[in-house]
Amino acid sequence: MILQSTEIEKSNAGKQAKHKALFEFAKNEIPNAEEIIKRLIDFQVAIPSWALGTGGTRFGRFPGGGEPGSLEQKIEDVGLLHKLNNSSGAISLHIPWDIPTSPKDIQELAAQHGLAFDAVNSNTFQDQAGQVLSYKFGSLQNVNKAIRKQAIEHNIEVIKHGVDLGSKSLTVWLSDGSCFPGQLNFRKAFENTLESLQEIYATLPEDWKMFVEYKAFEPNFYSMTVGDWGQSYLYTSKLGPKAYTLVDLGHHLPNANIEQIVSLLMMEGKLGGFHFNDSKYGDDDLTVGSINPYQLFLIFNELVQGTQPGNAPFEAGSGFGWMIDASHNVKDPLEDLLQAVEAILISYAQSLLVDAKALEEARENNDVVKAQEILQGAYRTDVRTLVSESRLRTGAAIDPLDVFRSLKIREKLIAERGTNSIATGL
Ligand code: PSV
Ligand code: MN
Repeated sequence: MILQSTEIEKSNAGKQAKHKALFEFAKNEIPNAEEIIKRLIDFQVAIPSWALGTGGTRFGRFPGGGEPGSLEQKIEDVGLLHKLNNSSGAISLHIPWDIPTSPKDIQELAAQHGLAFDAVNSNTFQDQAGQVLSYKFGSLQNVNKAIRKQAIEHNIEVIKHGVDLGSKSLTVWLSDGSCFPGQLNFRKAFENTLESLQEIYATLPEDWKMFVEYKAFEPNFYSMTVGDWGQSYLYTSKLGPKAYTLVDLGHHLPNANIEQIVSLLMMEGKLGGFHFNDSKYGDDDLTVGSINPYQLFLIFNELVQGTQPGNAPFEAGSGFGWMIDASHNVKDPLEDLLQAVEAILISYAQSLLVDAKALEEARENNDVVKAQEILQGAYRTDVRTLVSESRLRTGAAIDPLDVFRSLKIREKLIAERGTNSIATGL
């Protein structure tokens, strides 16, 4: 389904008067409003191809209908999101869930929707139909060299698909680990994994990055071979300058201080990017900002401060990979993604309100109360109008979710694709 600009313009016209009044007010309150709008317009976050259908859990899946049944339809769905918010200008593919049959056609289709290809993701956490050797006991860590080799070759294959599409990075997330004490020799598992990653790294094109994503647990419940940022950092620092640590917000043990992790990885020039989501307990699938928006703001605050001139070595880096990574059972996936992008933009805008100089002064004076006031003052500022204004200026919707609902986009997708079309993914 193709969404016409005129339909967005019509919706914006009806909302213009109220928006204008709110924006005038916000402009008076926020001295750097124009600068923030400029930064918001430039900000793009990639949509994962596997979040366009209903996720589900191991207990069940409750699809809502109209899911994209092919890679082409997935691109159309991301195109729809991008048309609505002008901030979702990239798609991240998971191989082999989304193998392009004709990379040229797929690239052309994506370009028609204004989309680029973000990181490509390998999958050695599932066995595929016809696969010779099983990943039941791990992939890159496996005690069996032939299994490691199969997993290495898969990753190299994924890089090739990425090259064909114009991607510039590979994300490696491993479910490798163990479920019971005694099952695994931790050191051997690490060494095997490092050796396997080195073989993959050696095939990376010159201008590519490798992101090593960590996760505290699941599907392994006793040990994970890339279980936290320390382990990921060990791998990426041993691998070399093209390897970076990827932070998936839901992959920490409860109450971990993610903003501190972000700050230190930036200090070392090893922060590669993000998978945005949120969690209450031990999950990684809730919508970013739905549970802990203050944490999201604090993370953005570290990102903004860490990329200020003078905070080398990060400024030498060529930008982060920003991506959403969530999927669940109970919301319309496209509505959920609109909410996710909105939450990210709001936190980003709020972090741009922080008076870095005043904050540093408060810190130097051990003025804890002042420091908290500065941060919470920014966090409690309503910046939603700035986010809407940034969309309005680029022809996107003042209120994307409202357009999605009032134009009955899901109903139209169901009419086009049927109630039983199921997207590939978990
Ligand atoms: C694993 O939980 C993860 O966060 C990895 O990024 C995977 O690629 C993705 O989710 C989909 O399973
Ligand atoms: Mn992830």
